Amino acid sequence: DDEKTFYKEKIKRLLKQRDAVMVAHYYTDPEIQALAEETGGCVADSLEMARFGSQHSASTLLVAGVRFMGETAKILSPEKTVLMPTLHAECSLDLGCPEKEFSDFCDNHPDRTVVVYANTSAAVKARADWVVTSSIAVELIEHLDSLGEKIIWAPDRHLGNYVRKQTGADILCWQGACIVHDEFKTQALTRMKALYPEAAVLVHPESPQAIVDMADAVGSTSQLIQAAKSLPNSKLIVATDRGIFYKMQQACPDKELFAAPTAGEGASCRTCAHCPWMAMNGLKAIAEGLEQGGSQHEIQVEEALRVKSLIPLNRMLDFAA
Ligand code: CIZ
Ligand code: SF4
Repeated sequence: DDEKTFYKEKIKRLLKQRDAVMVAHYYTDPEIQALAEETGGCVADSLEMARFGSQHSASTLLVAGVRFMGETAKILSPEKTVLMPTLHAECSLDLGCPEKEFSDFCDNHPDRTVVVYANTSAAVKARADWVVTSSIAVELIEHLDSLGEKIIWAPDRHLGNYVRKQTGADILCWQGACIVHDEFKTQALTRMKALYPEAAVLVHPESPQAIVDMADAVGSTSQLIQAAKSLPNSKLIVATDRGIFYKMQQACPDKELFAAPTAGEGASCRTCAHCPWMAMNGLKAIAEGLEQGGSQHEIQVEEALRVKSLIPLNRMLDFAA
């Protein structure tokens, strides 16, 4: 409608004026992903967002995602201005792993290598030996396990348990969870599978183990999009944020996609498989971020902290390269 068109045109104009490019996560709303594509930006998982942003020639990055993604962009590209639609787009994994408590936890287990998920603050990353995303978690832990290392894993307990099961590594897990993936329910999923017996079940490993156990394919967002393409099934039940449907449907236009159920029959869910913080990245907020910048929108990471958190981040990027 008119208002949307107005903001889209405004965003396009501001991107040019500011020499800015949009980097959007798969979990943002479809119109945001479409706009990022249309304007020469990228739609990706957090690893690819970080890479794209640091390699792009634009002097300003507009990060449509959650705060840790903006921070990661700034850590990798200190010379760039990093803007976000709102600095209040949090993540329950980041919030559930405060730096002081986490640092004490690590101090109590000095014999363990510290591996933290990308979904953490710069301060938590700075305390870590490695940063990791779900797309390379199993590979990296396999590598560290083969070197005989014992691991601290933070913050997602489901992903930590999944990686432990896959690799057999000695993993001590921080007990965080993603409020979106934690909502998927096995009983309701069982009923949905019975309704669509020909469907394959795709699951992100931030989901509870009982859900992962029901999966035909388990993986990060980009891996699930790949699986959607390569599996022979014409129907897919997807247990991750429903924002992913935009790119997944592009990848396999002829397949029918169903959101995995997030609550028992009759009960209402808190998030309905959509991250409330990702949902803050609306057109109006993006236009505001680009227009106003400043302390309401610009990501700042203090230099000493940036340099420290860059070390485990670069290790990840080198390992994944
Ligand atoms: O759940 C998230 O926030 C994910 C999957 C982030 C990422 O790595 O892209
Ligand atoms: Fe964090 Fe979950 Fe939202 Fe991803 S979907 S940003 S893990 S709360």
